[in-house]
Amino acid sequence: MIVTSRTVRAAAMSAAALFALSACGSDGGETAGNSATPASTDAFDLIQPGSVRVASMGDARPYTFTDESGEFTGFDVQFFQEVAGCVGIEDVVFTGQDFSAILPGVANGQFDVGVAAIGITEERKQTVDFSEGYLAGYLTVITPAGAGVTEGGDLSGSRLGVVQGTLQEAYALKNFPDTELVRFPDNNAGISALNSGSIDAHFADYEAAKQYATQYDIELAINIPSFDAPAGFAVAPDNDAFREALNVCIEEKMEDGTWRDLYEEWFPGSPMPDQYLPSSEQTGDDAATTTS
Ligand code: SNW
Repeated sequence: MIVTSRTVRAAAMSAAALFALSACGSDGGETAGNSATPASTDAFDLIQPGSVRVASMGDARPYTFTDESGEFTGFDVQFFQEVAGCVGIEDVVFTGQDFSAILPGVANGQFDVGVAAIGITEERKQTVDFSEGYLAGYLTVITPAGAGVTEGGDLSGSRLGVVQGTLQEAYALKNFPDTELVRFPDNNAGISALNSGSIDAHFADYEAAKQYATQYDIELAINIPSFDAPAGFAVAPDNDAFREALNVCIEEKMEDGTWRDLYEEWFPGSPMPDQYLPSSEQTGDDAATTTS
């Protein structure tokens, strides 16, 4: 058997999480008549038991966005829905926020969880807890096509858009010292500014950049690996039973191929990362971390 870091972590889950999940996959019949909430979710400290309130983003396509009918969808949204269903919660309520409002909203108890390609960092762990990571990729500098930007130094003296509170903002502050940062509440505002010429470049997540490139005459000029900060679900501190139950189900939804199917659906053509695939499909050679 191939022992992945995921299987080791899953094996180390606390008894509380395993207890909470003991009804996972059953029809909950044992608890019928006792309460409207399956016993398996009683250990979770949720704002409204049986339901999960999610802070997300309405415009971070293809990670999280609202479709024409106003429904939240995208890779992160659908993966979270799968994981929530596995832990025994079918009622998942998404609310669109500015990125910078998501972690404060989770930390102060307005939301149970934050789902928006949120990279796990030590700094963010000061205010929220995180599930295990479920997505690792690149931070991408977007320029008008033909701008000739190929490395950070080419941005000297330029105006670079970032979404406030993102890893892109932190990276640019540290690594692009001669670049003027222009902060936006969301990527759509940044891309509008890029298209109107009021900024020279915009800095977003790779898959979002790829998406904008299908609509506008822009270029993915620089891709910076962000594999040290894989996205996780942000959970309020001290909700360990819930967080650990999410972890068990993240593992389950990777092992059964759900994660792989969603990745192929939402990120077509992108290199398939090895680490989140079913163990039987892992090669030990991570395409995503070796492709630049
Ligand atoms: O760190 C990456 C991760 O490797 C993956 O590519 C998904 O995006 C990231 O989590 C970075 N995302 C940004 C952040 O966490 C912006 C998120 C957003 O705009 N919704 O700050």
